[in-house]
Amino acid sequence: MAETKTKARRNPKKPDPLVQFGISEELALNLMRDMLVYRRFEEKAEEAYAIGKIGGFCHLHIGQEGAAAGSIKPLRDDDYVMSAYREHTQALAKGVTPNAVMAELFGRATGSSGGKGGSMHIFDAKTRFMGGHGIVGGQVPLATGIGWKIKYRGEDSVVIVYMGDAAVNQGGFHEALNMAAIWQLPVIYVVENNAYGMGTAFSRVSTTDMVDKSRAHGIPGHSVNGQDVLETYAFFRDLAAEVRGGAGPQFVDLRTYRFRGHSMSDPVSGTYRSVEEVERAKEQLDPIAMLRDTLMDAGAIDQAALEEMDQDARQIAQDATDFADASPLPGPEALYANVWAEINKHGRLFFDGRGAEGGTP
Ligand SMILES: Cc1ncc(C[n+]2csc(CCOP(=O)(O)OP(=O)(O)O)c2C)c(N)n1
Ligand SMILES: [Mg+2]
Repeated sequence: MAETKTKARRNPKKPDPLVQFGISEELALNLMRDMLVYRRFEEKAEEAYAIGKIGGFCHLHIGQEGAAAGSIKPLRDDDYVMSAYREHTQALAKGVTPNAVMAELFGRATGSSGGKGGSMHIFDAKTRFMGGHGIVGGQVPLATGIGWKIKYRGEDSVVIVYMGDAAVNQGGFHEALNMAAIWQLPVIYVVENNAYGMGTAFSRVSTTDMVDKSRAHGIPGHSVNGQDVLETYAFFRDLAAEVRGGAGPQFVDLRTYRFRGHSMSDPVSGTYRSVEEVERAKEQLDPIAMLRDTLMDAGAIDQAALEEMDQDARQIAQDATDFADASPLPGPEALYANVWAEINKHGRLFFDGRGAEGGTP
């Protein structure tokens, strides 16, 4: 770090966000590297989807990378992350390898869910990335259960559960928050608030502000600019420490914006938002460009170093695609793997745990 002090700041009069948020240059450069990998990875997924290598649904996170990097990178390995279906980059941020995520998107046996989950169901118990959930809001009660387990066993991990803005009008969201509050569970409920649930603006489906949604349950609500990865990192670093120390559940309105359509099968802007709105966001709210400007202002990176970093990110995305493409599809036996069911003597599947001898033909 001594070396950085001798570098000239591009604009010495501007406040330095690295100082403001207590983030080292090295950490900020790592966040840049991470976000570039997420962006290039998703662009590769986009390409692969377009040529039919990826089937089913595919929801890209492009534009929202700051929210993932900033909130997950401060966590410990033994902390849990659970998410909805726009989760590829969150899985990468938690440590699932790009190869395993891409192979899952391709439906290959080497994927994080053995190729049976696909884009919406990335799962990796080793890194404590607990999915990948397609039912809007469905993950919120599940993550609350993990919070209960942590408390019951006297552990000191925390859980972050992400949801979209549409999830807060689901009944399960409120039931889960109520229980988390009663039991003071170590869960951070994070709304990745990109202002739209498919084609519906949040303002059309709520008369209260997002940040107030947890108030009735006595859970503190916070609002954070998810496009600013440094602000997000500093906020979650401090919040995770507080929750680990017993502060109880928290609710975060993590404001962000998606640069692509709802899913790969939807138009980028559609009829619910204008082309100008999307273009303005891409120009003014790109988390990667925002961090680039900060790093350049601080004299921490120059164009050549940035391009080299980007080249490395492109290579990681390309390698993941090549790996996925060369991987085998799951065999027919995979149909019976990881299924909680038994086949009885009549060859019928039973899901009630009665055992192979039980049941009727
Ligand atoms: C219970 C349920 N209802 C409806 C759907 C269909 N659906 C899929 S995504 C979506 C919108 C969700 O928007 P949001 O929560 O804001 O997340 P975002 O896509 O913006 O990340 C809906 C309604 C679903 N998957 N689950
Ligand atoms: Mg949304």
